[in-house]
Amino acid sequence: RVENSDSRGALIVLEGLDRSGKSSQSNRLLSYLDSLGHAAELWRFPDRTTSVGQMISAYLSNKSQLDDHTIHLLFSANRWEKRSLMENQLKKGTTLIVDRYSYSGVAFSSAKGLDVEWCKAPEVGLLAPDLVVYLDIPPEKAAERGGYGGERYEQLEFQRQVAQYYQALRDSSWKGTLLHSLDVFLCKPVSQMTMAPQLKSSAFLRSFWFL
Ligand code: FDM
Ligand code: MG
Repeated sequence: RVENSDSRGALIVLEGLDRSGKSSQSNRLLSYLDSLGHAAELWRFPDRTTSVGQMISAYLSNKSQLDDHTIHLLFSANRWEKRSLMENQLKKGTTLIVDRYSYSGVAFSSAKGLDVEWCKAPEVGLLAPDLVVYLDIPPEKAAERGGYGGERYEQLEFQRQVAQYYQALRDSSWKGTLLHSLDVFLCKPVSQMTMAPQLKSSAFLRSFWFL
C-alpha cells in the first residue's frame, strides 16, 4: 500500500443521472487504484447513515414531505457534516472516490425550479474535487436499465430536466467558488466501456494525483 504521507489523496467525484452506472464505475475505479497500491475509499452522498441522512432517505422514499429548499439544505448539510473527516482522509493520503456530490445537489434541486445560484451557495467552502467524471447517459437509456427503484426522483421526465442542469454545470462559471479548481470531463455512456478511458491511463491519473 502506498501511504503517500507527504502528499494528499485525490478527491474524485462521479456524477450522473440515476442508473447511469456511477456505483459500478466507482467500484471499478476503487479496484483499479487498489491494484496500483493506492490507499482509496469509496464514499457516497447522500450518506444515509447519519441523522441528517435518515431524514433525506425518508424524503426520497416518500415517507416524509419537505419543502424543496429544506431538502436542498439537508443534502448540503449532509456534505458539511462529513467535510472534516473528508479533509483528514485526504491529508492522510487516502484517495476518496465519491458517488455524487455538490453537482447532484445543484442539478436535482435546480431541476425542481429552484434558483441555480441559490442552490450553489451552501456548497461554497466544501472541498472541491480534483476530478469530476460525469457519466453522460441519455435519460431514456438510464430508464431502461432494469427500471428505477421507485424513489422520488426516479422518473424519466424529471431526469431529463436534471440532465439539462448537469450540462449547464459543465460551464466553467462554478470554477473558483470552491477550494480548488474544478474540471469536468465528459465520458462515453458507460454501457460502451468498462471504465472511463481517462481513468485507465496512468499518465492521466498522474496528472491530478499529487497536487
Ligand atoms: N440527490 C443527491 C439530490 O437531490 N441532491 C444531492 O445533493 C444528492 C447528493 O438523491 F436522485 C438525489 C439524487 C438521487 C437521490 O441518490 C438519491 P442515490 O445516489 O440514488 O442514493
Ligand atoms: Mg438512486
